[in-house]
This record gives sequence, C-alpha cells and structure tokens, in this order.
Amino acid sequence: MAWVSRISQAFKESRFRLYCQPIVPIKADHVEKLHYEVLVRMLDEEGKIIPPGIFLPAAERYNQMVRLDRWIIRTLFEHLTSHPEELEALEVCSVNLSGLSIGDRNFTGFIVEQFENFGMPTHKVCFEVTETAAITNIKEASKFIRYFKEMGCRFSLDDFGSGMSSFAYLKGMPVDYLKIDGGFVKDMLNDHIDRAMVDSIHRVGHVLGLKTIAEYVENDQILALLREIGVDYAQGYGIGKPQPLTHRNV
Ligand code: G
Ligand code: G
Ligand code: MN
Ligand code: NA
Repeated sequence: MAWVSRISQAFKESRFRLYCQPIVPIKADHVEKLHYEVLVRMLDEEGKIIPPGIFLPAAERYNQMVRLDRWIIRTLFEHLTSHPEELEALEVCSVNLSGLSIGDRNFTGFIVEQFENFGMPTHKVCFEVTETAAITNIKEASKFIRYFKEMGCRFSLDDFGSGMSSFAYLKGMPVDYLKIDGGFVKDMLNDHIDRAMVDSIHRVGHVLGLKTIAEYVENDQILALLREIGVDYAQGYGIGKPQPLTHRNV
C-alpha cells in the first residue's frame, strides 16, 4: 500500500500511540516532579511498531504532518486532563512540533483552542522545536515562540549542534532549554571532539541563561561526565526508555 493511504488508514483505525521518555535533573538535590518528552509511534496493520524515522518523513511528504501534530496535542491534553493524578505529578511535558506546523497559519489558533477546551495548564507544556525548523523559518518561529511563552509555555531548541544552526542564531532565540544533540553525547567517552562539542554547547547555553539537556545518555559513565561538565538534565536509554503514556507509573 502507498504511504499516503497507509497514513490516512492509520488515522482512521486509531493506530497512532503516544510514548514518553523521562528527562531528569543531573544535580538533583531535591525531588522534582516528572518531566518527560512525548514521542509518537505508529502501529502497522498487525500492531507492530513502525519507527518514527520511517513514517514521519512520509507524513511530511504527503502533507499529514500538521494533522499528526494536532492529533498528538489533542490526545495528550485529553489524556492528562482526564487523569488529574498524572497531571498533578507532572512538572512539564515536552511536545515535538514540526517546522510545517509552526509555519501553518491556523496552528496557533488550534493550540490556543485545545488549551481552553481541556483546561490544560499552559505552564505544564514545553514545545520542542528543532534548530533546523527554527532557522529555516526564523520569523514565523520567533513569533510562535514569543506568543506561547507569553501564555506560560516553555520551549526547547531540539537537536542542537546537528543542523544548520550557529551560535549566532541562538542569541535571538527566546527558548528555555537547549537540547544537546545526542549524536555528540553518545560517543563522548571515546571521542574527545564530541566531548568538546558537548562542553562548548553547554557553556554557551549557560551564558545565554538556558538550561541544558543532554540526549542519548546511554550509561552511567556518560552521566558522570555530564555532571562534571555541569549539564542540567539528562535523557536517554540509560535513564529510561520511551514507555507508552498510558502505562506510566506516577
Ligand atoms: O521516537 P524516536 O525514535 O525514535 O523519534 C525519532 C524522531 O522522530 C526524533 O527526531 C523525534 O523528535 C521525532 N518525533 C518523535 N515523536 C514525535 C512527535 O510526536 N512529533 C514530531 N513532530 N516529531 C516526533
Ligand atoms: O529528535 P528527538 O530528540 O526528538 O528524538 C528523540 C529520539 O531519540 C526518540 O526517538 C528516542 O527513541 C531516541 N532515543 C532516546 N534515548 C536514546 C538513546 O539513549 N540512544 C539512542 N540511540 N536513541 C535514543
Ligand atoms: Mn525531541
Ligand atoms: Na532531540
């Protein structure tokens, strides 16, 4: 079956699922509430998971990305507001937005409507925007970010260091968190260049007043190195794997 019909079929048959992966403070001197990133999965006709690296580019190509981002936000807000104990235990959840959604004329209005309809607290939502999406569409992205920051949401600049960004763009980006690209983090024990990249991105982030998050933290030695550098938060298989949102322990 062609991808365009596979994706619309998946919408019809409710075969998208929300997963979440914890983001934890590295220098925790006190217990904080939960922070996790929400990640989408698609099931095939037999219920097997199709990796996002496969279906997201297809969704993008066939104009289904904005629809999917909308589905994710609606489903997440509905889930959290109908489980008050989960919402209470939550510090903030990070939601990925595609560049296409940020550039979509009606997307801002849609999100505002979802916050209102569900009574979802704006301060419990953080939007993740990749540096590439932010910079390709810098005027729209800045406008979008300022609007929702004003409403109380937080923002992360995702995959920082892997795309077409430079530190110069960072200066004008009104975000709260800088996510250091996992590609540098996962090999930093053996690769002194990757280690220097993580260190540099972290330092510039801190000078700009941003909290830093390292992705792809796969083991305790990496975590120890990040603690030494001073990175604020860690996410990765060594901390916790993505889990279905509905089976989370709170
Ligand atoms: O979940 P993970 O395996 O593999 O995701 C791979 C890529 O897909 C990552 O870059 C991630 O940001 C992106 N991705 C995962 N979930 C979502 C989502 O809900 N929305 C968007 N826009 N991208 C997502
Ligand atoms: O681009 P984004 O940061 O949104 O992507 C998050 C993706 O990274 C998720 O798809 C998730 O499955 C994947 N991921 C999370 N932790 C690890 C890890 O420790 N190692 C690797 N290789 N991938 C990870
Ligand atoms: Mn992300
Ligand atoms: Na990322």
